[in-house]
Amino acid sequence: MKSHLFSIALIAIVLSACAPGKFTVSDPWARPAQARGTGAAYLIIENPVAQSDALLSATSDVAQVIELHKTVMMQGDVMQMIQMERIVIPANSKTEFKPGGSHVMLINLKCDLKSGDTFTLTLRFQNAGEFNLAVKVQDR
Ligand SMILES: [Cu+2]
Repeated sequence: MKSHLFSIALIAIVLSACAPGKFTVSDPWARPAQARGTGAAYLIIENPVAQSDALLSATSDVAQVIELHKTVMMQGDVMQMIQMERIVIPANSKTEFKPGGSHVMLINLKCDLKSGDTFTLTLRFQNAGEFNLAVKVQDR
C-alpha cells in the first residue's frame, strides 16, 4: 500500500514537471504623463508555448486612443514609431515592451498619469485571450 501511494506521488511530480508553462504578461508600467498628452505602457510577455501568438489590441479608460507601436530605426539613424496592426509573439519567447522598442501608445490621455498611480489596461491576444493588467506609473 505504501509503495503504491509513493508511485502516485511520483507520477504527480513528473506530470507537473512536464506541464507546459503558461503564457504570462508581467511588470506592466508607464511613464508619468499629462492629460491631453501622450503616454506609453511597457510590459513583459512570456510565451513558453510551442505556438506563436499575437497581440491584437489594447484598451484602457485613461486614453481616448490606444495603439500598438514599434520603434524602428530609419535611414540616417532616425528613430520613428510605427503603428502595428498586430505584434507577433513568437513561440517559446520572452518579449519585452520597453522604451525605444515596442510599446502600447496612449494617445490623448483623459487624465494625468502620476508616479504612484495605477490604471487598468486590457490586452487581447489571438490565442491567449484577454489580460487585465494593473499598470503602475513609475519614473524609471
Ligand atoms: Cu508610440
